[in-house]
Amino acid sequence: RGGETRVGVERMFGLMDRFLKSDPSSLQKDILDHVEYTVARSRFSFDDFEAYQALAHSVRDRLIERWHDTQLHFKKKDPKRIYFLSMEFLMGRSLSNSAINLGIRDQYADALKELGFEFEVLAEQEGDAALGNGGLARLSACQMDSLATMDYPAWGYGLRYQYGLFRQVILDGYQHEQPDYWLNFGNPWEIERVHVTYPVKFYGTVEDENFNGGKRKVWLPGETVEAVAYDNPIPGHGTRNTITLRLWAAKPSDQIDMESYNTGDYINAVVNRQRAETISSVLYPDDRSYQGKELRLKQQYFFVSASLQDIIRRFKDSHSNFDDFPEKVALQLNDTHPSFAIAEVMRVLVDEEHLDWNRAWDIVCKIFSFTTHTVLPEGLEKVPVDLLESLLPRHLQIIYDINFDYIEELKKRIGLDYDRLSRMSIVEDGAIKSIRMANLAIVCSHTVNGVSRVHSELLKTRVFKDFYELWPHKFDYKTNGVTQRRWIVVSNPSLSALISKWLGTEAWIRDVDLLAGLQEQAANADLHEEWRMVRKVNKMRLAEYIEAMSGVKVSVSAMFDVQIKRIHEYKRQLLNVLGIIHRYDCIKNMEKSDRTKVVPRVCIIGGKAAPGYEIARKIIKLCNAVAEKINNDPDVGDLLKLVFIPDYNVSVAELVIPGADLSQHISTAGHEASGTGSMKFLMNGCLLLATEDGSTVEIMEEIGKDNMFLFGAKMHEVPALREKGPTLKVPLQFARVVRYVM
Ligand code: GPQ
Repeated sequence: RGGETRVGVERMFGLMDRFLKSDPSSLQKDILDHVEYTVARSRFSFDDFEAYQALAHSVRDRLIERWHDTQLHFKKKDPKRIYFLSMEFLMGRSLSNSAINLGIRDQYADALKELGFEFEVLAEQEGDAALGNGGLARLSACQMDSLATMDYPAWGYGLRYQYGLFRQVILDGYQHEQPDYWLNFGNPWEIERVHVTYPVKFYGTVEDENFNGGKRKVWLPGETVEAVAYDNPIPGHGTRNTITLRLWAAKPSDQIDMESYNTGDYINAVVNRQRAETISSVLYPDDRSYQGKELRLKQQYFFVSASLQDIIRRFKDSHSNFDDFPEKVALQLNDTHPSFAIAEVMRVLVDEEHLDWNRAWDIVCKIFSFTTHTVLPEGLEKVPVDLLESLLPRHLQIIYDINFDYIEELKKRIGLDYDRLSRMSIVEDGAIKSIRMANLAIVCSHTVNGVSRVHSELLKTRVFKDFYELWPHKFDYKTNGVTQRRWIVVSNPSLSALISKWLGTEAWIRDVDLLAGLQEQAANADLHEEWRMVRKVNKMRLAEYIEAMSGVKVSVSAMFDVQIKRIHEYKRQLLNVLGIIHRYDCIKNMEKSDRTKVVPRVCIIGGKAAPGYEIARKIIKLCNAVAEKINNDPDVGDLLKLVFIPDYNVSVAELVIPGADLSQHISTAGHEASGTGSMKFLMNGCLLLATEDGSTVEIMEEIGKDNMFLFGAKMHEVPALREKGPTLKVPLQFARVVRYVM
């Protein structure tokens, strides 16, 4: 470097206070500066939302400091990096979580108080980032928090949808969907990286080209779309490690499509280019139903291609060839949604980096691992070959080539068992020829992860039996977890304080196993009393919310019985409602004197139905119809209430879970791959009513059968029951309602 530059650097360091300060008056100054210069409001006149924006920017500044240091640190160390590829992340709100993980939430609260604001009130101003559907997407968010906290050099990659999961509005008992344009008021938690962009290509043809005396394939794409990076810093707790969730947005490419310009229709050419943005515009609201839509495929390839260009660019920054690629790069596929990554890595290595096919294949087999989240074979993604051929012609060839080599190898291993060969093939022949994405992922991954022990057993014995017999070493599981930072510290601060007080340490916030230390105090009456008080206050908060949202007044001395999750037949919200009908019927038919023995109960149900899932929509209507009947019966009064909480999302969960006494996880055994809601309730001291399914089986072993309410058929009993058909009798007065709604 020349002398001039060095002087410049020294001058810069001289001007820079190494880190932003976090004493009350520095924080106050920061917030007010952001009110004036970022939000552009007078520091003497701003409302709660503007105060939230300024506060968020002040926290963001501190995040950015750590984030820069983290990137620098890992760039220097060049460790093996974990790349977590997921179509969905359900992050919810960021303010409290970030301030807590940075360790400065209380300082902010004090600083704000003097300015006349309350931290919690401002936190309520933030909307949810709902870039996902349900459990799978929230798991991704919890994982990012844990990776950051545990000091991993990890990156999350996904899509920056302009419209997140729809907002649910209930009108006349029916679900209506409203678009969630969550970026309307800006998003302080992301950093737009206008210089981190990559071209992503679609369509076109594949031609043969002469190369080194032989032939090679060249893809001549027909459309180019630009991917722009938006970085979301994810801070760990009790560490400076702050990792990146990089989400891609689609923008029209600068590369001019000469054809459209030649037509002379300038306006149309510009309008057509603008269409590129639709790729990242909206999240598909279906939880596990695959419709073979072109836009969905475009989304999948778009985020995979941009992410891989980014990952390979980072690798090449410090490596001159691909020898060390498997030692430096681990790619985790979150379900099959990102599995085009496999064909894309092959394409880049062979077509662009000119590695020979076998060497590229060897690398691919070492870098991918695959997590599957489903139990049902019909839930597995299939991509119609016709669609793929037009959208990604070169990738289709590569998948065919992978399949050819693999089937040849397979024949050597298992012989000419054509049934089995056709079941195991990546390509499915039939009326609609298609690519089985799960088979592609299994063949090319070194590890196939289940999400609970039972799930893993089902994968080995049913869903992927053929593959397990061939490659038993590939099959593994990691039972899902949830982060206690979000689900206790952020959502239940009073319980968090109580736990720290009784454990005499806050170390459990980083190491959840330490919660077991509370067992020593299990019989302590003072602890019980304090815990009850915490629950009571949380129930009061929830009761206020229920009244505001549904107009129903509920008694906080009643038992709050909660089932919140996506609406699915297998999750059996219908069974819950039928149970409530039965309870109502029993109360009505009881002698008045016996009613004193009934434990008053508020049943709370919440969740969204995929817009095209008719039965799920009707379950919502049924729930509201039954609620209408019960809640307006003065004869039953506080003995029984039913509330459907609209627009269930991460923030609603944070409010409901700490106030629940009993929670329901009653999927038909053998259907819930894991389930994570139960863990959130459990860590808040809520009782579980559950079937032996997914992770419940392990929870049962951990806490003991006596500490939960288990019921229902076991997995092995389900097939016979199905055979027998329904035996349930619905009370007459409700039979009409059920029939009418369903
Ligand atoms: N899960 Cl296949 C989803 O939320 N969406 C999906 O499309 C699929 C699975 C859930 C699954 O139902 C739960 O049992 C798991 O706990 C969760 O993924 C995370 O693994």
